[in-house]
Amino acid sequence: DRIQDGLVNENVFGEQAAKIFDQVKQIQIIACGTSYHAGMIAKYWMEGLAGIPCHVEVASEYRYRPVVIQQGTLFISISQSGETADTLAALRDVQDQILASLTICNVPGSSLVRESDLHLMTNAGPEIGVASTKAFTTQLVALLLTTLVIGRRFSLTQEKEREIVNALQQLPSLIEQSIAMDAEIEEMSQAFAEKHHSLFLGRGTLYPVAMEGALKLKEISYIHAEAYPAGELKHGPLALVDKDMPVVTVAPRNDMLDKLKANLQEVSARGGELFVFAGCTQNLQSAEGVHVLGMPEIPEILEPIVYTVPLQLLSYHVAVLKGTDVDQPRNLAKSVTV
Ligand code: F1P
Repeated sequence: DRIQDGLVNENVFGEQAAKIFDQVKQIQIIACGTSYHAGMIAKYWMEGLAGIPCHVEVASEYRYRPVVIQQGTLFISISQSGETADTLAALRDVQDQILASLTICNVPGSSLVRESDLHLMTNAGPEIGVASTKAFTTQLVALLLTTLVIGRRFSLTQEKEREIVNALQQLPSLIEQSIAMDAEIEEMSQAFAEKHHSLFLGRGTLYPVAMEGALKLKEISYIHAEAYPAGELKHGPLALVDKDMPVVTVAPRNDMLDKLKANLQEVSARGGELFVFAGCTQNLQSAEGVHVLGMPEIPEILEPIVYTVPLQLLSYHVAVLKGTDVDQPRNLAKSVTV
């Protein structure tokens, strides 16, 4: 049921794209590393905001397993470089079975862009460092716009759409406010520089943000960092928490903080240090072993984008303290082409 022979090669806002989107029944997202975390967040948006069935998987697994592709599948690949070998191979493997392909990418003319029917460029400018940072936040904006465009054909209401567009207009100033937390985060980084392990917790769209925070710390400061959905702490990883294992939590809203309080007691009881990025700080004060970092009030839809910034700053400052090369970390290539 491919739309037409050959590639459409059009931006998501074009006429051909509209015809394709009219036929979408579900979405399959494929990506690696940081881009995969963006895909995980997009799944929450596609299903939660617009009722579009959406699957997401790392390309490095997807390409090596037998997959069932249902009729009407829009295949979305996300990649900063557009050259990641696993992502490209995954797309090539399914080309003949999908409705159409869309790539969200930062590099015009890259292989993934050339080989996809549709594209949405992130326009993040050149990523000077090897580890993806601004590519990630711009991928999220691109995925949110994609959710809006396709979501109109599903259950996304006009009211919700307006709310999202209004929220997006606040994004530049919210990002600036989170960057302004730099000095506070630099101080926080001292608690990590001498440590060998750390834990990141989050719920909902903030779980992939926790994963991204952990990945950045691993990539540029070489500290073992694991991310868990907040509710999973009691299902095993709590056994690891002690004074040598700082725990970072992203919990923007009150309902999250209420659930977090149990975690907090568990961590404190084990002598662990907890750092909480929270939006409703009146309900949670810093205390012995608990450091609350107050975030600006943020529309819920933007939480994963804005909360990513302080976690990126954290890994940056830890790396600087440790003296590692922030821009050229060891064992990491800008595009993994093998
Ligand atoms: C995927 C990725 C990046 C990571 C590093 C290696 O790249 O895993 O997330 O930071 O650059 O590759 P891409 O497909 O998004 O270019």
